[in-house]
Amino acid sequence: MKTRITELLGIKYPVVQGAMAWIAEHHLAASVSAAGGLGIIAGGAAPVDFIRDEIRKARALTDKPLGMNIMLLSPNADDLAQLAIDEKIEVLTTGAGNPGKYMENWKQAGIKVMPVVASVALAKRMERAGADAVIAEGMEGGGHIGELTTMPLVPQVVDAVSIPVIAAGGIADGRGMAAALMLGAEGVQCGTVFLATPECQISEKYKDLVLKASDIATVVTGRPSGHPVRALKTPLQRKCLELEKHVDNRSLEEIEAATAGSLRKAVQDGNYEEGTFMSGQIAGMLKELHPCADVISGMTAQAEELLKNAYKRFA
Ligand code: TUI
Repeated sequence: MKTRITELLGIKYPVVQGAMAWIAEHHLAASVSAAGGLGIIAGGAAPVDFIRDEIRKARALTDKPLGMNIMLLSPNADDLAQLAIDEKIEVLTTGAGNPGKYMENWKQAGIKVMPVVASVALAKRMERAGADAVIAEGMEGGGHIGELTTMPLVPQVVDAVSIPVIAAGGIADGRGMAAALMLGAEGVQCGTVFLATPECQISEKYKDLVLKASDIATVVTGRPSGHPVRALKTPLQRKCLELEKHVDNRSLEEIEAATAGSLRKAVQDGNYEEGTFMSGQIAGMLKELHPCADVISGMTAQAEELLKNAYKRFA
C-alpha cells in the first residue's frame, strides 16, 4: 500500500507504532520498523542517557527508519529535542503539547516531524511551522488524550491541512484502518494493539489485563488537573474517580501522590493495586498475542481487501 506517508517515511506499510512512555523501548520499536512499519522509541520522562542507549540498541537490531517521540510535558523535553538531532533520528513525533519552538532546529537537521494533534487549530499551526505530517489522535486512544473522537477529528484535520494526516485512536485492525483511509488519512498510528505482541516488554499482568479487557474496560481520569488519561479501570483509577468527585487542593494533591510513578509500576512491576495500566478502548478487541509483523501486514492486507471489495457488499 502506497500513500504519501509510506513515501515520506520510506516504509512498506503506513502503520506507525504509538509512542507509549515506559513501554515503547528498543525491542518493540525495532520489531515494528523491521516489519515494515515505523517503530518509535518513547522519550517519556526518561533520562537522556537512557534514551540514547535505547536508540542505539534499536539501531543494532534494524537498519530501517526509526522514530522517537517527545512528550512535551516532560521536564526533559529540551534535552531530548537535541538528542534526536545528535542521534540522527529519521522521524520525530510529539505529544501532549505544541512543539513549535523546536521545529526550526529539527527541520534544519533534516528530521521528518509529525506532531500529534487533538484539534484542527493545532494541526494548522503545525503545518505553518513546517510539520511534514500530523497525527490526528482521537480520545478512544490510551494515555493522555484530547476531547474529540477519531471519527470527527480526522476528516476535519484532513480538510484543514495539505500535509498528510495519520489517524490514531481506536484503530486495531484492517476495518479501523480502512475506515481511517476513507476519512482521508494516509496512515494509521496504533498503540494498544502493540501491547498484545510477544515483542512488547511490559509485565505479564499488564498483558493479561489488556487481553481480558472488555469494550467498556477503560476510564478517563485526570480531567480536573487538565491532563486527562485513559487507562484500564483498576483500583487506582477507581480511587482517582472517587477523589475527582470533590475537587479541592487536598484531593488534587492526593491524586498527584497516588499517580506519581504509577505507569512504571504497571509496566515494570505489574502492580495491580497501584499501577496505571494505560490502554485505548480497542483493548476489548484483543484476545491473544500476535507478533508485530503479523499485526502490521495483517491489518494492511485486511484494509486493502475491504477497500477493494467494498462496493460488492452494497451492490
Ligand atoms: O501524548 C500522548 N499520550 C500520552 S503522553 C503520556 S505520559 C503522561 N502521563 C501522565 C500524564 C500525562 C501524560 C501518556 N500518554 N498522546 C498524544 C496526544 N497529544 N494526545 C493528545 C495530545 C494533545 C493534546 C492537546 C496535543 C496537543 C494539545 O494541545 C496543545 C496546544 O497547545 O494546543
